[in-house]
Amino acid sequence: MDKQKQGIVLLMGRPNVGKSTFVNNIIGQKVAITSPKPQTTRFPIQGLYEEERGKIIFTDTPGIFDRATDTLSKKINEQAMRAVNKEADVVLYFVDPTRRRDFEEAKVLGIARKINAPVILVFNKADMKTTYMAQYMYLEDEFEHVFKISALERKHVGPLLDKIFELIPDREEDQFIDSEHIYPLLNMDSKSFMAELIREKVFLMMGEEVPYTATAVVDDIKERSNGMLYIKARILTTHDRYKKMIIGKAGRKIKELGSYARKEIALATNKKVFLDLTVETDEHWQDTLYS
Ligand SMILES: Nc1nc2c(ncn2[C@@H]2O[C@H](COP(=O)(O)OP(=O)(O)OP(=O)(O)O)[C@@H](O)[C@H]2O)c(=O)[nH]1
Ligand SMILES: [Mg+2]
Repeated sequence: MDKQKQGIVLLMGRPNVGKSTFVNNIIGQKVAITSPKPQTTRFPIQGLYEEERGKIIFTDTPGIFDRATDTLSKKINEQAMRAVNKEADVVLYFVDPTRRRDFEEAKVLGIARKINAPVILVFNKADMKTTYMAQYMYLEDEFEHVFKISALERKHVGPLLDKIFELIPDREEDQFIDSEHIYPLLNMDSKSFMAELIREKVFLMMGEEVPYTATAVVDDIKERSNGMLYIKARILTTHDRYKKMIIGKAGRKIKELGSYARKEIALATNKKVFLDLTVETDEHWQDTLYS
């Protein structure tokens, strides 16, 4: 069998540096949800990138943060650490120079230093004013490979991809693609992916704290004879007062949220979608999910 460049590339960094945005834009399709709020990604996501040079599995991870006090934050940090400790051929260490450096960065750097695989330092958000760049310059001395990109605008991403292909090994063809998945997502089924799309809308549409009290679950997907997808889903939140906020006055918020999610699911599946979306209080969802 022919050999081909194939590798696992893991992204790590603080929350909100643009890891998920990068993975989506490189793959050319949404595999990971994104939002302006930190801690959007809650578990590792593997997306497949394929081209004539070979195949790369990009593993997006939850942002690593300094202090994890509540159950959910602890789990998110654990998920990140678990992913980072798995074998990767190349690691992309993402830094956001539009934000001040702090202890969190020191923590991430400490982890990056212990990685045996080649680590590429990626300064993201180059399309913005990178006010705090000077605070991160010292990192350039530590890492052999340094790139400045804009994940959002897909700027300077080509040279980074060339470097990744240079660093990953030749392997027997198709050693990666063996699981049941929804292409190009390698570790999620349709129910989980749709739940993620719904959760993203909670992150985008609800105020500061609400997204951190909430998650989404898809219970059922049925294809009707007319080709329409019937999806039954729930948003879970830890307290009645958040439930009220998500539902909104006269149910307006949940209607708006559901409509936004429905449109995106329709786009992703290329089918007409009916989304039956309700909100429930479940104090314990943080203990039972993302384990
Ligand atoms: N201007 C600009 N914004 C970006 C860029 N990359 C990401 N963003 C924005 O930064 C925010 C965070 O992006 P995400 O991709 O969700 O960040 P993340 O690192 O995955 O965050 P967590 O999942 O919380 O760890 C979003 O609002 C993105 O649109 C970039 O290159 N330029
Ligand atoms: Mg993310």
